[in-house]
Parts: sequence; C-alpha cells; structure tokens
Amino acid sequence: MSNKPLNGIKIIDFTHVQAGPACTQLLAWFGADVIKVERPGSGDVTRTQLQDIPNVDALYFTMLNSNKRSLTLDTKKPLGKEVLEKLIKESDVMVENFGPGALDRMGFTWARIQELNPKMILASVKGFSDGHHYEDLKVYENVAQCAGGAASTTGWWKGENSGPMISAAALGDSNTGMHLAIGILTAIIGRQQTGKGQKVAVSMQDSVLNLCRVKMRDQQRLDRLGYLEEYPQYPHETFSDVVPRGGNAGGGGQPGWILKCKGWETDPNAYIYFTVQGHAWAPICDALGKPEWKTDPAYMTPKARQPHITEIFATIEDWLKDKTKFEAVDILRKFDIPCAPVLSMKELLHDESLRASGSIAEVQHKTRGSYFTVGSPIKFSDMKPEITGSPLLGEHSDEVLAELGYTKEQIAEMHSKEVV
Ligand code: CAO
Repeated sequence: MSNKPLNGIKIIDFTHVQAGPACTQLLAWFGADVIKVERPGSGDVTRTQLQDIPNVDALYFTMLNSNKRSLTLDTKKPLGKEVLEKLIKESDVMVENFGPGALDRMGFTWARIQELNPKMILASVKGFSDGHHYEDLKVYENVAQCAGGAASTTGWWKGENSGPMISAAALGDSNTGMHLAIGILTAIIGRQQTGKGQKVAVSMQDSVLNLCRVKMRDQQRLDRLGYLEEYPQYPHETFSDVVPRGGNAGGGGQPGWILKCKGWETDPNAYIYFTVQGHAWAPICDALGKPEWKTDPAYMTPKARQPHITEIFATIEDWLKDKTKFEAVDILRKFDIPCAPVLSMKELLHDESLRASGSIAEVQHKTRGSYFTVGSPIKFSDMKPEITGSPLLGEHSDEVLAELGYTKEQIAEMHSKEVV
C-alpha cells in the first residue's frame, strides 16, 4: 500500500449497514488498516440486501466497504471473545453502530475496553445520544431525518403532498458517519497529547440537527418576528408558530427556486436551480433581456421584489422554455448567476469531470467484476485515495488471525467450531 497519512492506524470495524461503514471506509481510503468484523455465515446484512446479481455482494455493501479487510468472528462465543480481546489490545480504534446496549451485552463495555487497552478510541453511532429519553430506540435513516428536524422542514407546505418529506441524501446515515470520522481523528490527535484513548459518540439525531442549523435559526427569528421574509409564504400567507416547509426556496438570504426548462413535460430532470442573488440583479436583468427591471422601483431592491418573487420566477421560466437546462446554464454562467442544472443519477454517473477528479471511481471486485462507486469527496494535494474492491465475507480471516499469533491448527479449530 502506498504511503497515506493514516497508515499505521489499525481500526476494528464493528459496523454494519450504512452509518458506521461510511465512516470506516473514509478512514480506509486515507490509509487506515480497517478490519471489518462480521458474523460468520451471514456478515453485514447489506451484502445480501437489494442484490442485483444473485450470490454476489450487493452494491449496497460494495459501495460502503471498499479498502477494508474482512474477518468473520462470532463474538458471542468464548473463543471469538478471546480473538476480539487480542484485536482490541493491538488496535487504535474500534468503531461500532449496533443497537443500544449490544456491545455491553457482548461483554465489551467501555470500562472493559479501557482495561484491555487504555489507548483505545471507541467510536459509536446510536440513534439518540446517551441519556436522551429515546436512547433505547433502534434507528434507521428516515427515523433520524424525522427526529432531527429535516423531515419537518422539507417539502411542501400546502396542497395534496404537503406532509413532512424525507430527503434522498443520507443525512441520518452517511452524514453521521462523517461526523464520527471527525470525532475519531480528533481523538487520535488528543491521544498524541495525553497518551489516552477516549469514547467518541455521535447520534444520528444530533448529526441531522447539525445540518438543520439554519432551520433552528429560523425558529428563533420566527419566535421574535412572526414571519420569515425569505420563505415563499411571505408576505401573502400567515405563519404559524413553527418553521414551515419552504418548498424549493433558498434557505439563506438569496431567493431561489427550481425552474422548468425545455423538455420538462417528458424529462423529469429538465430543470435548473436559479438564484436571485441580491447584488447580481443587474446581470440577471441583462441575461433575461429585461433591462427595464434595473430601474423599475418594483424590481430594484430585494425587498421590492419579494412580494412578487413568484411572478419573477414565472418570467424566468418563460425565458427558459426554449432552452435546455445545459444551454440555460451556459448563458447564465456568463453573467455570474449562481445556478446549476438538476442532474440525474445517470448524468452524474457519466459525468466526465467527476470521473476525472475521482469523485466517481471505477472499482474491480472479485466476483462482481467492475462497478462504479462514489469516491472521496475530499481532495488532497499530496494524496489521491485509490479505491479498491470490498472484501468477500471472511476473505482475510486467516490472515488477520495469523497476524494475531494464532497457529494454523488453532485457526482450523476456530473454523471447525464456527467461531470464524
Ligand atoms: N457475532 C455475534 N453476534 C453479533 C455479531 C458478531 N460478529 N455482530 C453483531 N452481533 C449481534 C449483536 O451483539 C446483537 O445481539 P443482541 O441484540 O442479542 O445483544 C445482534 O447481533 C443484533 O445487533 P443490532 O441490534 O445492532 O442489529 P439489528 O439488526 O436488530 O438493528 C440497527 C439494526 C441499525 C437498527 C441497530 O443496529 C441500530 O439502531 N444501530 C444504531 C444506529 C445506527 O447505526 N443506525 C444506522 C443503521 S443504517 O446506517
């Protein structure tokens, strides 16, 4: 393996599904030796969930577990516990996202882990934080989006589809994993100063809430003012005492909306996002061929525009009707207008820039062949993560056990007793 900043950091990856695996995969890309510990026979449930090729690890698994090694281990059997204890003594970090209390029930309490290795960093994902009145709940992505404020503030505020809405982005899962990765790296730096490990805990509710910070801002503004000037409800509709769902509104100080382009009747993604940036009003008027708006008092300031912002967007949509989303962006970019096409997953998968930067990477897998994954969104000047295929179930069991000092005979015995 080429030299990477996290080379030499050994991680016990006791994670499954998405939140934990997303975290450890990121650390593996950056050089950590990540040993995924899985239950013998079945392994991470995502290996078999949503399979597109019979008996081949599903993309759900391969796209979250690249660059790792796989050790199967039944940690409820005494011999399995013994192996895990050895691993704990030799590792830097253990990451887990089991249901509440599962690790304790297995016998690996935080106190026991510290006893085995005072330098160990234990990193945990749970649905809710320790001591929270919902701390006993098991949580998946959409549950976290509801508990963390995202669902209540996403979607439409009136009409048939006006209920709370789930985002397609994994705000509860992968986002929590990214928070955990920051916590782990911080604890590693802390350990360099103190020589001691510590427990790092991130809840999915807190991670979603952290990304909904601006909605908490809005709740307090609403409490004080009774209205929110950047929401589509303003000034024609009444506000209640909770932050409403804002459709496709900007969320910051710049009004914006998703607008139809040529072909929207048949193409579900023939749209652009258009932002009416306050100080870019003159270029917007020039781009749209509406120079008279520049000096019209009804259009000159953001405050004057807000009451009829919907009508302004309708005018822009009229301008867009004979342009594809790509043609429209090519015109608007010349005027420095913040905008982008709404890109489908198919367009993103085939995007040449994303392929060139490594944000979409082609990976080889032993039984699947080649597939595409989302590569590192973090770019370094001195390192380019190389994405390797995810491990087969138990592919590295014998190798890891031998590294721990077990003999061939002992390893064979573990296989026969279904410990590995
Ligand atoms: N050997 C032996 N037993 C093992 C094992 C191994 N290698 N790996 C796991 N197990 C056992 C656990 O010890 C646990 O046993 P007990 O419940 O008897 O103590 C059991 O497997 C089930 O673990 P679980 O509660 O984590 O699994 P689940 O499928 O019932 O729940 C989930 C899944 C995701 C809801 C739950 O793990 C959870 O809430 N995790 C925390 C929040 C989280 O990360 N959610 C995100 C999931 S999507 O990214």
